[in-house]
Amino acid sequence: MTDIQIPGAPQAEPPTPEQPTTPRKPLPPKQDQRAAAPVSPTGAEVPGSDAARAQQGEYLTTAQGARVRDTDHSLKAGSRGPVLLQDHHLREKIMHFDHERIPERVVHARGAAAHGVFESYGTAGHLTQAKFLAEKTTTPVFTRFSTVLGSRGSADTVRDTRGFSTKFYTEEGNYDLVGNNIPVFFIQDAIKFPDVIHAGKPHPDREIPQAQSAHDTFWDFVSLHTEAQHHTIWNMSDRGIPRSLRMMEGFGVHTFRLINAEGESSLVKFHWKPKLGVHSITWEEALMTNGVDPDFHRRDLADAIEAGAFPEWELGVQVFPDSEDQMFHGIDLLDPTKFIPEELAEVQMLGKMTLNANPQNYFAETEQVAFHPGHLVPGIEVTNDPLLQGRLFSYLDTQITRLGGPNFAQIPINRPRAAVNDMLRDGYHQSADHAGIAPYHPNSFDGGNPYPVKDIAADADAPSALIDFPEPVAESVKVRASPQSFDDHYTQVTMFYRSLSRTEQLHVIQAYTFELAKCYEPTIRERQLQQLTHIDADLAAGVAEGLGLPVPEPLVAPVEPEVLSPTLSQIGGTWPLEGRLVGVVVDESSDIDAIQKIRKAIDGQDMVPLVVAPTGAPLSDGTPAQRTYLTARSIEFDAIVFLTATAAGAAGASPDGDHKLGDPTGDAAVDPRLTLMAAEAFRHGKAVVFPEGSPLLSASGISTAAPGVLAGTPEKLTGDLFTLMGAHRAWERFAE
Ligand code: HDE
Repeated sequence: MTDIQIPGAPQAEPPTPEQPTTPRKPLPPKQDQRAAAPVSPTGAEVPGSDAARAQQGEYLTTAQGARVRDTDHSLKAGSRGPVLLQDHHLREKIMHFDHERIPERVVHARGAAAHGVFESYGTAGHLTQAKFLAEKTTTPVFTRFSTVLGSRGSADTVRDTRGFSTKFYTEEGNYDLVGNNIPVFFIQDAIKFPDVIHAGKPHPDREIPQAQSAHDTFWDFVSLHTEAQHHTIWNMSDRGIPRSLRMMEGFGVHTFRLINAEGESSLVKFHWKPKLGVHSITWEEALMTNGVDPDFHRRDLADAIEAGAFPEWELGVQVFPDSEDQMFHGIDLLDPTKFIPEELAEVQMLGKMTLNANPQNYFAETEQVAFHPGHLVPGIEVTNDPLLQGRLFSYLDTQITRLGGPNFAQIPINRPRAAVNDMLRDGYHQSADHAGIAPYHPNSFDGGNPYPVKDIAADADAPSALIDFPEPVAESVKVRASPQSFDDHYTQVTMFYRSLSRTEQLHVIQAYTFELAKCYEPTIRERQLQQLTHIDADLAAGVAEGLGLPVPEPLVAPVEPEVLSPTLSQIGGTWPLEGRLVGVVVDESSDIDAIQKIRKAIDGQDMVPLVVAPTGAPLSDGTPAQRTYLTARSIEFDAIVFLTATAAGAAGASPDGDHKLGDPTGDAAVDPRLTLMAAEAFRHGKAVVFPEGSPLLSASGISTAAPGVLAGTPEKLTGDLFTLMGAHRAWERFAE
C-alpha cells in the first residue's frame, strides 16, 4: 500500500459506517478549500477566520438558532393524522427549500472557479498607475471559467467559447478582467448581443439542442451576419474544445486604456498565458466525455488544485500608441472582431496568477460572484469599443435579477478589500449597517464625509482615484452606423486558418462539416458554405466534400494575409505534465512492484496515477483501485499504461454485464473493454504503453511501430512515456 494521495475525496474525514450519535462541531473544510475572505460588507477586515460564516455548533437549529428536537417527522394530529399548520419548523424548512434556486446567468451559466493570488512583476509603472500592476505586489484573486451557451447543468466539453473572468481584490478597489479564451467576438456592437445569443441558444419551440452551435438558427445568423465569421472559425478550431481550463489562454478582447502617473495614455490588449500551454481534446473525445464525465473540466480544475498542481498564467499586454485614429497596422483597435497577431506586437508580461484554493461552497462563491467590465481601478480605463460600451450597462443590470437587488457587492465573494464609503443606501438584502445621517454630498452633518477626492485634490497626499480620461471626441452627428474600418469581415479569418498546421486545419474542416451536417435546412448549409469560399478555397472544398455539396464560386476573393501568425498553432512544443492523468490498467497477472514503481514515477511528475482494476477490490497490497473496467473510459486519461500481460476477460466481461462490450475481434481471450480502451486512446493520439508481446496489441490492431506506442517492460518505459506526453499527443498519427 502506498501513500499517493488521489484527489477527489468528498470530505476532510471519511464517513463512519454507522450514523454518528455523539454531538461534535461541524467538520472543517478540506485542505484545498477556502471561502471568501473575512471582510465586512464595507471592506473592513473582520477578526477571526472565514469559517465564521460557515455553520456553527453541535446541534441542528432553526434559522433563528433554536435547537430542533426532530427534523424527520412533521407535527401531526396523531401519527396518522393531518399535518398541523402550526409546524413552524416544517414551514421554514420547506419555504427555504422552495427558494434555493436563483436565475442562472443568461450566458456563461455553467462555470467553475478558484481562489488564488496575482503577483505583479512591478514592470508596468510606465504604463499604468494601477498599484497592483505598477508595483511589485501580491493581490488576492477569484477566477471563474465558463462555457457560454449551455445551461448551468450542461456538459463541460461542448464546442463553445470559454469565459475567463478574474476579480482582483486590490487595495484600490476590485478590478474585474472579464474575458474569453478567444481574442475576438461575434459582433462589433452590443446591440447585436441578444441576436447572436438567441441564435446560439436552443430553438425556442423544442428547447433543443443544448449547449451547442450545431443547429440551424446559429448558422442562419452567422452566415447572414458576416462579422461573426471570425469568432466562428476560432470555435470550429481546436480552441473550441480545450483539454483543460488550466490549458487555455485568456483575452480581454477589447482594447483598454492604461494611464500612468503622468497622465499619459496607452492602448492595450490583455492576454493570459497558461504555464501548461494551450491544448485541446479531439472532437470524438469531446463527444464521449460529454456523456462519460460531463463535469470533466470542473473536476480537472478542482483535482489539480487539490493535488497541489496549482495552475498558473502570466498576465501580459500588447501595447499600442493612443493615436488619433486608434489603428495599428491597419487594424482598427476599437473593432472587437479583430485581434493583433503577436508577430506584430509582442505580449509584455506584467505578472503571474496562481490558482491555489478551491471554493468551499459552489453557490456562495462561484454562483454568486458578480463580474463587471466597469469594475475598474485608477489607471485602467475603457475605450469607445461599441461592444465594451454596451457591456458597461449589462453587467450591473443583470445582477439585479440574478442576485435579487442592488446590494450584490455586499455578498462575501464580491466584497472589496478596500474601504467602501459609497452613499448607496437600503435596498433588498442590505447587510451593511450604515451610521450617520447624511448620505449625500455636499453635507455638513457628517463632517462632510465622504469626500470626493476632487474636493481635496490640492493636497499633494490626496489618494488615488478613478480617472475620467479627457479623450477628445470628434464633432459629429448622431448615427446608427459603424465606421468603414469595421467592414472587412474575412481577411483575419483567412489569416487564422492559414496560420494553423495541416492537422489543425483538418480539424477545422471536420468541425464545420459536423456542425453544418447537423443543420436541417439545405439553404443554411449552402449559405455558410458560400461564406467559407470567402475565407479559403481549400477550407470550402473540404467542407463541401463532407457535405456532399458543390463548391460555390466565391463572391469575394479571399485576401492573401500580410502576415501569418504561427503562434496560433498548438502543435510542436514541449509542455509541463503537472496535473495530467495516467491510467494504470492492471489485472490479476500484474506484478505489484511494477504497479507501485509506475505509480510512483507518475506521481513524481506531479501527475495523477489512476489504477484501473477488473473490479473495485483493492490490489493485493491494499492499494485502492480508482476505476474498474466497468467505470473507466479512455477519455479520462492523457496516457495509458497497460500492465496486463494476459488482459484476460475479467468479471463482468459479458455483454449482459457491461454494455460497452461488443468484442469486435472475436478474440474472447482478451477483455474487450481493454481492447476498446487501447483502441480509443490510440485513435485520440495518446501515448500508450504495453507489456512486451501483450495480446492486447494484436486484439486492438495497434502496431508497436506506430508513433506514441511503447512496448517492453512498462516500468522501464516511464521516461519515454513522459517525453511523449510532453508533446501532448502523438501528432504524427493525425497526419493526412
Ligand atoms: Fe458577457 N455577459 N456580454 N461577454 N460575459 C455576462 O453577466 C454581455 C461579452 C463574459 O463568470 C452576463 O453576470 C453583453 C464579451 C464572461 O460570471 C451579462 C455583451 C466577452 C461572462 C453579459 C457581452 C464577455 C459574461 C451574464 C455584448 C469577452 C461570465 C451574467 C455587449 C470579452 C462572467 C453576468 C462570470 C457574462 C452581457 C459580450 C465575457 C448578461 C451585453 C465580448 C466571461 O451581463
